[in-house]
Amino acid sequence: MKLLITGAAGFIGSHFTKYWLENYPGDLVVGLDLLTYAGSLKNLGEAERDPHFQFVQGDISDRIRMDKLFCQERFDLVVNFAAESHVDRSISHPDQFMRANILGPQVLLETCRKYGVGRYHQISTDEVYGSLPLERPDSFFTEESPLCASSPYSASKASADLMVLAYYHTYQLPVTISRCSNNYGTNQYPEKLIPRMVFCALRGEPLPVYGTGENIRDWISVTDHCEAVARILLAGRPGEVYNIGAHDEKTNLWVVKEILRELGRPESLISFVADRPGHDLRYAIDSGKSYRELGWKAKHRMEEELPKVVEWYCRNQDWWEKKQ
Ligand code: NAD
Ligand code: TDX
Repeated sequence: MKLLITGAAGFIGSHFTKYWLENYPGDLVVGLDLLTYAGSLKNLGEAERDPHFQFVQGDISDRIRMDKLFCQERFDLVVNFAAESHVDRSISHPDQFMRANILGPQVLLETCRKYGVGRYHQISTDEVYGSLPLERPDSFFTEESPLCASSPYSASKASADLMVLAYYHTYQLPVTISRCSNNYGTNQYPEKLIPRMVFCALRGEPLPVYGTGENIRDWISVTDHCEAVARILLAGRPGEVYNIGAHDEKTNLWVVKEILRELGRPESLISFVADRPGHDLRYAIDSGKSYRELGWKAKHRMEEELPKVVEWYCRNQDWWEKKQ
């Protein structure tokens, strides 16, 4: 098979590229990325030199470029990880999110349609469902939960999801969508909670916790996410949405305190700062459908994995200090 993986130089896309090359060594992978501030070929490591891998720099919203690429290669599968991914940036600069996150997927869908690609998979997010109340710990997002995005980022992702499903209903393009919760792992750009907090703690700088720190995120290892996406690509039903989560809810304050404990730094470094506008209170994913239909279940828990991730950022300060 020949795959196109977009956003292949980003955090999750690079993990997925390495995952696919390791687990499906007979396949050919083209990794496409615009190499924005968030993308780096260093994230791909040895995979960049794998004879079954080819890197292409390009913008998914560039119709002419995408047409040329799809005309040259005959892709069986397209997986779209490419996006502007940071909520805070979407609040300060919403415009660029429309191009990458809405127009980009539409260009890819149209190009898949034109060249008869066998499967288009859209990497979406639990943020499209909006926020759950803190006082209802028994409530979870299912695939039937209404789209209720709060930020320009999540609104752009929800828009793309609607477009993906429109291409299924209107043109019968074989599509799937996965909506995953917050990922942790190596090589995450240090604007996101975990690497940002490690970075601040190592420097003895205040750790900026938005609002009260009681907001809850449902964390999943990036490795578990990659495995779930692979299962969907191979066995997911066209036109379907699959939630991906590990049932591992933590308050932001818990995450920050664990990082400080791991690094032997005092909790007095925590600094409560102004809340993120429109800050979603709680995300919690019901991934029962992925389990029932695909037999997928997360294998990792944050309690065991977070120390390893923190250690990786400590050992790889070169990698992330250059990214500030
Ligand atoms: P990231 O910001 O680390 O990587 C995104 C990559 O996309 C970067 O390498 C960037 O250069 C590339 N890119 C951006 N615009 C592009 C364009 N127009 N054309 C081509 N490439 C472009 O993000 P991430 O955390 O790896 O997220 C990957 C995907 O997973 C995104 O779609 C995001 O919405 C989704 N997601 C992320 C999480 C999470 O916790 N990080 C959770 C659920 C879903
Ligand atoms: O400095 C910070 N202080 C803080 O309190 C940062 C960067 C974040 N936070 C809070 C905000 C969130 O409640 O921590 C939580 C996690 O923040 P982010 O790492 O920015 O992630 P989040 O906004 O939850 O979105 C992430 O998960 C869903 C990804 O960035 C998205 O791409 C994905 O769709």
